[in-house]
Amino acid sequence: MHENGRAREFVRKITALRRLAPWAALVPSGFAATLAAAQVPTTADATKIDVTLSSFRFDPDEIVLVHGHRYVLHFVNASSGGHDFVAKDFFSAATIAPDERQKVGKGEVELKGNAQADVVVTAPAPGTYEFHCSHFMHESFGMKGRIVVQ
Ligand SMILES: [Cu+2]
Repeated sequence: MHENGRAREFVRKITALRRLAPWAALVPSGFAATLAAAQVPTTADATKIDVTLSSFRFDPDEIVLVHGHRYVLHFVNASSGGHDFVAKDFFSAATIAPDERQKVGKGEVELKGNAQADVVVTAPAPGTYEFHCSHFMHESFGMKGRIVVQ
């Protein structure tokens, strides 16, 4: 009698689990929809990339990103003179939140001597995007590089 009751309880649990199964199947698609809606970049799940500007180079001069992933581009001007990070094609193609977009201006981040700046971006379509410093002669002195989106 007691064993029978346990068996009945087990069947009830299995039935309840089966009833839950269609629900479980819905979870991944619902979750994916939530992720798609949250495409505006935030710092929460972003990978930090340090980019150091100095006279007259970028370190690194090749930045490798993965399409659709979020990054905090952390720019550090290690020199006392001003530099900028000009990447018009990259910044226009990347997904950038409106308040972050202000930092980019016309596709460039200006950094006074010893200044720092963070820009949160979602990497655009795969490809190679050139960047350089637009200050007089800096590019010809070596201040150029590329972002490779995979
Ligand atoms: Cu420069």
